[in-house]
Amino acid sequence: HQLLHAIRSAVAAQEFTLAYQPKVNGRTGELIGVEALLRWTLNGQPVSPGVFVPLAEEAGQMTALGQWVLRAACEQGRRWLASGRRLRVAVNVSASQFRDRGFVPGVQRTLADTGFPPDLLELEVTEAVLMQDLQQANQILKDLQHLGIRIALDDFGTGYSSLSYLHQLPLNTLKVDRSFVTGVQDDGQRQALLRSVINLGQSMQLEVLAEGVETDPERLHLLRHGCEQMQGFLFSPPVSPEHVTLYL
Ligand code: G
Ligand code: G
Ligand code: NA
Ligand code: MN
Repeated sequence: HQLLHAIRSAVAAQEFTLAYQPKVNGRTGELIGVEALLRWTLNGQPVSPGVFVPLAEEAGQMTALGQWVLRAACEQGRRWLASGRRLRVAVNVSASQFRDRGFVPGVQRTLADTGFPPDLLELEVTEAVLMQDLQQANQILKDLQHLGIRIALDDFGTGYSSLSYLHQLPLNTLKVDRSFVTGVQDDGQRQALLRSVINLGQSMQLEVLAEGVETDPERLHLLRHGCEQMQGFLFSPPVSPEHVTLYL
């Protein structure tokens, strides 16, 4: 495959960049943190991570790429900190990266090398990744939390979480998938689901953040149901680090 070959050389040449999407308090507009998202341009055309991340996994390149993302995000977080901006930075972790034996030590080394405070780093993991092997996932999450890092469960509600296991996992944040949010103010069934998910997170003493907030009616509905943390195009798309500073 030409695309696989292009990914391999792009990883080697570090041709990727990171965009950062703000996470905000939907009541006050205050910036809570940012999520780092990979960007890649091939022959002048942006290629979506939805396309190249699975390919990079297939090509055995996602561990190396994930390491680069983590380091670049921590370096950026450190730069913000140096200019007096104490921003939480979230990084997505892929399945193969999460299971890699070198993952936890690599995170520890990256924090030490960059001087980024562990409590400002949040790792986003999907249910699907955790459910592949709950016992192992539980241990890895414990090791990460031992480093002082925060853990967010990404795309929550789209996977097959066993609720009886979920509450045993050391998590800090539940990111409610955007499918529960889109048009929620006009859809009774979606409202019931969204309420259940928010209540579930709060009953587990987790922070709850709603993804994919695009409209003001969605924002107001979330606020009425006790969910203040939000992310979505209503506030900001993923932007360059310079634009994050402008948001501040
Ligand atoms: O940025 P965009 O909405 O196009 O992202 C599409 C998908 O790619 C999302 O599921 C997102 O989590 C994933 N993604 C983006 N950046 C990264 C990354 O650095 N690592 C991993 N594992 N996934 C990423
Ligand atoms: O799976 P994950 O949550 O990491 O996906 C992040 C992706 O979601 C990013 O690529 C980003 O571009 C996209 N995204 C962020 N906010 C919105 C939004 O409000 N609406 C839609 N449709 N996509 C969004
Ligand atoms: Na994410
Ligand atoms: Mn998500």
